[in-house]
Amino acid sequence: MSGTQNGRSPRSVALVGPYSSGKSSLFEAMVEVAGAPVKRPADPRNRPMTTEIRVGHCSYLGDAWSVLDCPGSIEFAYEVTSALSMVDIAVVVCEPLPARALTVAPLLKQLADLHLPHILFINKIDTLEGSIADTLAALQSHARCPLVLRQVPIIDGESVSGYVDVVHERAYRYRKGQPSELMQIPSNMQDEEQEALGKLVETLADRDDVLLEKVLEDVKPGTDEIYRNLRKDLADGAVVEALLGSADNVSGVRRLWKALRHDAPFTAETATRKGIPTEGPPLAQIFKTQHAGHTGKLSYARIWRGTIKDGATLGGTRLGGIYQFPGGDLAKRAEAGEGEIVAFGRLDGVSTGATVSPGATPAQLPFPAPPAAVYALAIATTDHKDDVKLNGALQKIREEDPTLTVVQEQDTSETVLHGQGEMHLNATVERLSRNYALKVATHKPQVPYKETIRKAVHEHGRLKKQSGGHGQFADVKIDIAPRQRGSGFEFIDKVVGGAVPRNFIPAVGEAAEEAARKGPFGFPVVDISVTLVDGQFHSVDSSDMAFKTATSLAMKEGLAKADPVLLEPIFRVTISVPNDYTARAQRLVTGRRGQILGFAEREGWPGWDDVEALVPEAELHDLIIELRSQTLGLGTYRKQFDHLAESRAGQELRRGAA
Ligand SMILES: Nc1nc2c(ncn2[C@@H]2O[C@H](COP(=O)(O)OP(=O)(O)O)[C@@H](O)[C@H]2O)c(=O)[nH]1
Ligand SMILES: [Mg+2]
Repeated sequence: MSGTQNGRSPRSVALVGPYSSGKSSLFEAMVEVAGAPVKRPADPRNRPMTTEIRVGHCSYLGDAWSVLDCPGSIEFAYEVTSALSMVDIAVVVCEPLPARALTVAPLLKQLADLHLPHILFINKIDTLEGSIADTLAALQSHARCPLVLRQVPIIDGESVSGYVDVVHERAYRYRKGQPSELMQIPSNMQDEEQEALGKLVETLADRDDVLLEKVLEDVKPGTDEIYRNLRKDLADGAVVEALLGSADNVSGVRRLWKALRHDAPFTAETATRKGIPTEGPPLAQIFKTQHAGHTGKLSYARIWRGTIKDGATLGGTRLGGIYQFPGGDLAKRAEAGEGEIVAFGRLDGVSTGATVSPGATPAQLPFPAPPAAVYALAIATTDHKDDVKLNGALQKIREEDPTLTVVQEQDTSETVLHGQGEMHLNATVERLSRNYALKVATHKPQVPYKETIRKAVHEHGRLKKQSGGHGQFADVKIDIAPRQRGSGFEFIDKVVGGAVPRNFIPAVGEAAEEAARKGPFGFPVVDISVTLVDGQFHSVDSSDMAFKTATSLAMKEGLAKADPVLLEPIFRVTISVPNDYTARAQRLVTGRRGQILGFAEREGWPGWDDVEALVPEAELHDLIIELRSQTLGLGTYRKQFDHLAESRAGQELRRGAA
């Protein structure tokens, strides 16, 4: 399929919206209506969750399109953010349920912030109960600009049988899987249709004086005039049009295609919106990386300018294939032209977000940063022989998924995956098994507790062994004392008169520090000083080893007597929720030994609050899971290490150990 069949540059549309609103169903319906084959799930009523962008290519009425089906779950939201930074227009797929409108709010905000033109597709219209005006009003309360209804549903008894096109003032009857059929506007709908048209024109007149004059003089504007204004206002992000349909029944899909065809900006317009110069050498940007079996690494890219040929040098690497995905299958192309979305083959060394140009290193275009992690799981191979392989696999997965981070914890010797939630990390583990044949077990990561002491002690350590030839001898007297929180470990030498010879003193310091790595509770001891005050030696039997052993003995005894206490990491947490849920977020914090510091309006998010709190790390592990389950999946949080606090849990541990 060539990019341009009619001289117009190919465009791209991203299908976004809350989980299960019907994006994947709509993707399949759109691609199919555009006459291209499409892969459907084995059981369409039991669809697998979308976790990655799926790209489809098709052409509708002579215009070439890339359609991007995006995940709906918040845990895969970075895929959405990446897609939105590439496309000309977005379709927000939602359900005709006023109560669900809140779940669309973050997306509407994101689109408005990006100035990305978007259309609302109110899907599942076959399930409409009550009036569409209620859904629109609920959505409007979360939108920054006016939402205008382009279609009014025709309700026949219990079900929606068709729609009236508000601009054309024509009625259509839905026919399952086929184009809708023209019909008379039902007489009882004339008023509703006129009202919708009136609202649409008035909204557009707010930004157009000629139209405004007509409204004031009660002159009916022409269809072309309405369309022209609609396209302009949509492109300016001043209005959002709402269409209706049913992806499952393939109703309203052609109407959606026509709206996209008419209103979606072209590549040059999108480039201008994004501040990308339209003149210059060919330019493309990578927005997704995939390691696909036989093709190797694939780098999905949007071509912002010019034509890129296979074999070109991009990012210092020779391009090894240009692919598109007709019918979900990989098809090779000789070149890719302006506006297209393609996958580049084997661009090793080029990562997601990179801007590339043949034979050159262009200025890098901005690309969204991945969100911070909110959930962590420790993983371990079931067979330790796989450890090296695991590291390699994780490195590749990290390349595909910038929202995943892998940390090798020093204190606990755990490999910890940090990501966006339970589903995200489970999907990662599943990927390790499917793509790399790696079996790993997961567990809750250990909390990196620390310990310290509350009392200064003086301790004596002595090693004296006589075994055959020459023996071992060392004697140390140390003071162990608490230091200020955060000041770390300190070794001080106060030996006078050579009671311990100079050359053995470093060994004493090392052994003291070494012993502090594991205190009475089994965790690293922080914020103490160890002072060597006195000792004895033997001219033959003393050695570094002997002094280390004597010091270790003294440390072990001394720390246990120095009123040790467990230190628990405390994080400063900011929970963001729609303000209907503020009280719940606060209860969540207090139920987790948290201390609320206050709450305030979330900046730039009308109707949302930020709850600030101090929460022990031990309570953060599944916070995101409970937060989401209590807030329609909308709540998020960010965290930052704040301090180490003495923990009562330490007393319990101590009693248990005693
Ligand atoms: N009644 C009805 N169900 C639909 C419609 N479109 C999709 N669905 C169903 O909604 C569920 C979720 O669809 P899916 O396309 O996977 O949603 P996604 O999560 O947004 O991709 C599936 O069971 C679909 O069959 C529709 O127009 N009407
Ligand atoms: Mg989906």
